[in-house]
Amino acid sequence: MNRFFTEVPTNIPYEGTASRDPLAFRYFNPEQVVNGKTMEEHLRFSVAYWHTFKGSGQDPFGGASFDRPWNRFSSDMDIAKATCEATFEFVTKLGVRYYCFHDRDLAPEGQTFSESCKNLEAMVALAKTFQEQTGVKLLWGTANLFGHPRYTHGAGTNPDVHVFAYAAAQIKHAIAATHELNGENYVFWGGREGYDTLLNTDMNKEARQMARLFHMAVDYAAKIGFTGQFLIEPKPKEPTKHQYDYDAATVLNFLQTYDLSDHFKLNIEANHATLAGHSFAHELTVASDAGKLGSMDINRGDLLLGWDTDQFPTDLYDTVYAMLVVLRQGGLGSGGLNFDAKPKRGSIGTEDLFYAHIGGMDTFARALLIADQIISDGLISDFVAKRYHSWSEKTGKEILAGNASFEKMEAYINKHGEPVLQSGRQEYLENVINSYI
Ligand code: XLS
Ligand code: NI
Ligand code: NI
Repeated sequence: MNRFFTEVPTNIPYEGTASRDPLAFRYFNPEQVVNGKTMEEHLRFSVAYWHTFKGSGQDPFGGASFDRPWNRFSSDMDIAKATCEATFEFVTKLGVRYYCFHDRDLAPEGQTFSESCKNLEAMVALAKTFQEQTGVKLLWGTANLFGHPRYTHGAGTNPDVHVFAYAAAQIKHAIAATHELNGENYVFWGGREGYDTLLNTDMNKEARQMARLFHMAVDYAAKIGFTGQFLIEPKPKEPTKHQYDYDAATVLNFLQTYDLSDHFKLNIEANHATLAGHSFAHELTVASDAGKLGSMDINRGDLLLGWDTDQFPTDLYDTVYAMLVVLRQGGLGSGGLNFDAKPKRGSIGTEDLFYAHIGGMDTFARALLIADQIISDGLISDFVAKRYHSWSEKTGKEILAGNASFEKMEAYINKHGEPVLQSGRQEYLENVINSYI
C-alpha cells in the first residue's frame, strides 16, 4: 500500500536515541523486552479514525484547513473507501497494530436508517479485507451518537423515546460491526448524554434510561456472542455543560447503582481527566483501584485552554505517571493506548500525522522504560510501604478486619498518647522521579 502517504515509502524504523531522523523511532523498539513482555505487547497503540483520517482542522472560527487526498472523490462512499485504504496504509507504515472507529467515521450516514446500515455493512466488508491483508486489528468500535442533529438533546438520555430507539438501533449495528471485525472492546462515550439547563431536565429519569440502554447492549452482545470488553469513557463537560459520565468515580457509582459493574470497565482519556479537574494519573488510579481500568485514550490538553484540545501526548511526566499505574496493575488486558489526538489546525501536511504519532509513541515508550525502572528499583514503593507500615501491625489489622470500635481506639490513645508526626517527603520523592528522567 503506497498511495496516500508516498512521502513515507516504507515502515518507520527504530533507530535509537542517536537518530535525528524525524521519521524514525528513538525509543519505540517493538521487539525490545521490558520486564518479560515486548514493548509492542506493553504498548498496544491504536490510531483513531476520526481525528487522523476524518479530522479537517476545523475549529469554531473557521472551516477545514486540511486538504486530504482521500477526500478528493465525488461520492460519499468513494471517499469512505479511500479513507479506509488510507487508514490501513498509514497504520501499517507507522507500525501500529490497532485502530478504532465510530460507525459514522467508517461509513457515511445515508438518507434513511436502512441506507446507513447498508453503507456500514459495505465498509465493514472492506475493512475486513484490509485487516486480513495487513494484520491490523480493531481495538474498539463505537457509535457516533452526537453528530447528527437528531441527538441534539441526547441519545440514551433523550426526553423523546423515539430518539432513544434510534440510538439503540444504531448501537445494535455498531456492536455487530465491531463483532464482525473481531474488535477487542466496544466503547460508550456519552457524547450528548448530559444537560445544559436543569430547567428542562429530569436527571433521575435520564439516568434510568441510560442504564436500560446499557443493559440492552449487554443482552445483545450475549445474544450475538460478542465477548469484547465494554468500556465507558468518562468526560465532565463538552459538548453539554454537564456530562453525566463526569469522571471515573461517577461512572463507577453509576455502574454499581444500576447493576452493570460486571459488564463494564473504563476507558480513561487524559484530556477528559484534566477537564474534570483531575490529573490523568488520578483517573487511572481511581479506575485501577476498582479493578476497572480497561483502556486509555492518550492525548493531552493545554493548561491555558479550558477545552478538549486533544493534543498528542508528549509530556513525559504525565506519561510516566500513567505507565506506573498501568504496570502496577499488570497491563491493560484487551485494552490499549488509543491516540484520541489530533494535529493542530496549522499542521496541515500528511507528514505531520506521522510526526505526531511517532512523538506520542516515543514518549510512551520512554515512559514505559522509566516506569519499569522506578518500579524495579523500588525506592518509591518502599517509601509508601514504610509510610503505611502501622496498618499491617496488630491494631491496624484489627481495624481493617472490622474488629475495632471507638472504645478500643480510646483505650489505644490512653495507652500510647500523642502520635509522632512523620514527613511525607514529597520533594525527596519528586527528586527520585527526576533522577530517572
Ligand atoms: C470525545 C471523546 C470521543 C470518544 C469516542 O471527547 O474522546 O472521541 O473517545 O467517542
Ligand atoms: Ni476519547
Ligand atoms: Ni475526548
